[in-house]
Amino acid sequence: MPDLKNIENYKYSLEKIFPEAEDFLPLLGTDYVEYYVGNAKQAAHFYKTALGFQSLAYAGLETGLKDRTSYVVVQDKIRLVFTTPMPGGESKELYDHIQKHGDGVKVIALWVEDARKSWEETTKRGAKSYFEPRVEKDEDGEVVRSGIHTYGDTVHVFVERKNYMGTFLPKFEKWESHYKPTSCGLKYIDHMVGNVDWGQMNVWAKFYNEVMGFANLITFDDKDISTEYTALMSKVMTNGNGRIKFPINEPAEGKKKSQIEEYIDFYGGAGCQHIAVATDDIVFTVSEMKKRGVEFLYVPGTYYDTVGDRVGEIAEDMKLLKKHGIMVDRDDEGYLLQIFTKPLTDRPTLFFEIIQRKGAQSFGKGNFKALFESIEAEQARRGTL
Ligand code: TYF
Ligand code: FE
Repeated sequence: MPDLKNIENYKYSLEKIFPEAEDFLPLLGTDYVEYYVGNAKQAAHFYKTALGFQSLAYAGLETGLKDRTSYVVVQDKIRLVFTTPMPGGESKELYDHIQKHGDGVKVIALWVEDARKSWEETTKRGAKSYFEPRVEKDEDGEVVRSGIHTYGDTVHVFVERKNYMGTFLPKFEKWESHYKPTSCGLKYIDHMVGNVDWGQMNVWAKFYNEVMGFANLITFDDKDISTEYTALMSKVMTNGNGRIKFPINEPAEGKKKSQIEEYIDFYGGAGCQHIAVATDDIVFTVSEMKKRGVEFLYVPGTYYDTVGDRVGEIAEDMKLLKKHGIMVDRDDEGYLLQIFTKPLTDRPTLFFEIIQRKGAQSFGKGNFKALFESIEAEQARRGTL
């Protein structure tokens, strides 16, 4: 597997890192992300109110589902499903998941042409099955889904919907709501990051390489990512067309407790740490989300004393970026703007990143120090540093 240590010296090119061989797992994009939560109705309402999502679909007692309730929200290409257990049926898995992890991401669903082949190719290469290919039908057509396990209790579900015209999935009805907050400009999922336990980063990088045919795009070692206190290592894994990017983080030994270790302690093991969503107007997105009550990490004003020297000319007004705490980084293909929310859950686990790419295909390495220092300031407030 190619290991590309220095993004600075590396021209981003998927052709360079992928062998000629046919992609055995072609992925069309992220289909949906499903959270298991303690209260799906309220979680969906929060994502509508605070992040600009719209009601899309619902499944529950009224649609014949006895043991769980799901609300689906949408913003441009992003679909989020919030699922909560109802007494009885097969809901024990959900109760156990929530007891162990709190609210968190259970399913990262991937949109595929062929869900049967996706399951066969990955299980043949060593993936543990979550469920075998199954056909789900209603009057709008049919969907084929299958699933495999990944890190922790997280799973990937392959979704084939070429013969489906319905709102979301069979057994879901359209969720009609008179409450329609305006969009915050969130467009699509840029990447989703997994935190894994000590010594496990290479195990999961190998899994994405061998089982799913991904390549290692960038590696950050503990020297790249080390402030005075915290430390971590990260490998960014990408699929053949670059639409799916999964960085995998592992804690590293530092002077104090790694933010990744804090996550693992509170989540009860490996899991999804952040969802990075793309916008094409980050100042608009962040000001809308702030108005609606979303809290972002604080970057010290001194960050902006030197950022200009580091990134050079940019189209945005630096004063506005400073006002909102939006960070900037440059690589040899362009630049990117990014900002991170505080955790969106009670436990210090899941957060969102808002990212606007202006050519750059990297991950903001130049911001790691400032970012990790502000994460450490939050850890210190929680007494977990
Ligand atoms: O996805 C990334 O690599 C960046 C940086 O705990 C990052 O968003 C890496 C680790 C982390 C938080 C952000
Ligand atoms: Fe990120």
